[in-house]
Order: sequence, then C-alpha cells, then structure tokens
Amino acid sequence: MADLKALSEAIISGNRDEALRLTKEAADAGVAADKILNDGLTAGMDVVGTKFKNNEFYVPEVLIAARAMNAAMEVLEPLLAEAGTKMKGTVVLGTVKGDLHDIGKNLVGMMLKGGGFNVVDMGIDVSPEAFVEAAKKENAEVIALSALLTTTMPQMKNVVDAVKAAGISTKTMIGGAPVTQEYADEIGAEGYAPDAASAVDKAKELVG
Ligand code: B12
Repeated sequence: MADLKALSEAIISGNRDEALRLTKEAADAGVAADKILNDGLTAGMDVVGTKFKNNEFYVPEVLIAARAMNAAMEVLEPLLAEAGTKMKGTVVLGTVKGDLHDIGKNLVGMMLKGGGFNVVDMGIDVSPEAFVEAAKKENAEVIALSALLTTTMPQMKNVVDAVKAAGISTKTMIGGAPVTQEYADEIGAEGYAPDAASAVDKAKELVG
C-alpha cells in the first residue's frame, strides 16, 4: 500500500533509503508519478523550506533532505518523462562570472527541483553569454542568478542586459547574501528572494 505521507516524512527527516523504498513501492503500486512527486516529494520539501525559513532547519538538514529527494527523483524522473508530466517550468541557474560560491545556489536548485521545476544548473563562474545561450536552448522561463561577493553583483546586471539585448522573454531572478530587493529593482531583474524556499515561491510567481 503506497504511503505518500510516510514518503514526505522520509524526505523531511532526510531518510534516503526510506524515501527510495517508498517511492519504488508507490510506483510499483501504480500510483501516478506526478502524484508521487506532488504529494510525496514536493510536500516534504515544502515543509523543509518552511522550517528553513523559520530557522528550525539549517543548511545541513536541508542538504540531507535534498539528498533523499534526489535519490527518489532518480526513480521518478524516467516515469515522469514517460507519462509526459509537465514540469512547472525550466530554470537556468548559476553563479555569476567571477564568483565561485555555490552552496546557496545548490540549495536553491534543490528546492526548485523539489518544487517541480526543471533545473538546468550551469555551475559557477558563468558568463552572461552562457546564461543567455542556455536560456535560448532550454526555452527557459527563468534565469536564476547567485552572487556572494559585492564585486560580482554587477555581473547580475550584465546578465539582465544581455537577456534584454537578446530579445528573449526569459525572466531573471537574483539572490545571494549581499543581494537585496532594492538591487533587483535597480538592475531591472524581475525577481529576488532572500532564501532557497522563497526562491521557489518567486519562481512560481514568475512563470505565472
Ligand atoms: C563558504 C564560503 C567560501 C567558500 C565557497 C565554497 C563554495 N563551494 O561555495 C570559498 C572558500 C571558496 C570562498 C572563497 C572566497 N570568499 Co567566501 N565565503 C564563504 C562563506 C563562509 C559562506 C557562504 C555560504 O555558502 N553561505 C551559506 C549559503 C546557504 O548561504 P547563501 O549563499 O547566502 O545562500 C542563501 C541565500 O543567499 C539565497 N540564495 C543564494 N543564491 C541565490 C540565488 C537565487 C536566484 C535566489 C533567489 C536566492 C539565492 O538562498 C540560499 C539559501 O537560503 C561566506 C560568509 C558567510 N557567512 O556568508 C564567505 C564570503 C561570501 N566570502 C567572501 C570572500 C571575500 C571570499 C574570497 C574573495 C576570499 C579570498 N580572499 O579569496 C573568495 C572568493 C572566491 C570567488 N572568486 O568566489 C566574503 C564576501 C565579502 C563581500 N561582501 O563581498 C564573505 C561574506 C566572507 C566575509 N565575511 O568576508 N568563500
């Protein structure tokens, strides 16, 4: 008997083996892949995100939960593809040029995946041209940029400008410790979020 509540609890507690077992069990029992994703994995990651926002969970707990989610996603991804499940949208994600910090960016990527987005992670030190090229290739709704250095923040504006110059409709969302809503407004980025959980809400808002 598939137990999606137990699956979301396994995600919240970061129990990878249990998450994997329950995902396989639900799939074998014939539960639709999108139901397993929404009512099991995403439901669990939603709780993780809320706890993280409320300082009840810290980075290690989120990473452990995301590891459990990633293991379960390996089982689920082919099934989702087979069923033609539509993801919420595609986000091209990366840390801007000159910046090597990726812990926060990775958390954002994991939470976005948990929230049902297709995430194309470009890694660190990504040029504006590479962001635009990937957004075109992937038909991305959102480009999400991370910067941790005050010296690399201006690269975010370069990406926003490059998106505009390319004439594509992809929206830009920015974040990272030194970044603020005020800065997003100043450079013309459509979105800003202070943490990984809010990044999911903002991405949903941006894809409409
Ligand atoms: C770990 C770390 C490193 C590691 C990075 C390892 C890695 N793989 O990421 C290493 C050792 C490589 C490093 C190097 C450097 N670092 Co460093 N580093 C840090 C440190 C200690 C933690 C950053 C971190 O991971 N935080 C935890 C994550 C979870 O938080 P976060 O990144 O803010 O992400 C959250 C939000 O901001 C948001 N978010 C993040 N990205 C995005 C993106 C989007 C789209 C959205 C919506 C949200 C979002 O969601 C995340 C989760 O909630 C900080 C200090 C600190 N306490 O912040 C300094 C710090 C960022 N580093 C600093 C500096 C100066 C450097 C160096 C220049 C040091 C040097 N002289 O060599 C180099 C620069 C290298 C480079 N070119 O990038 C300074 C920056 C100062 C400044 N204002 O510019 C800091 C603040 C330290 C300090 N107090 O001086 N660093």
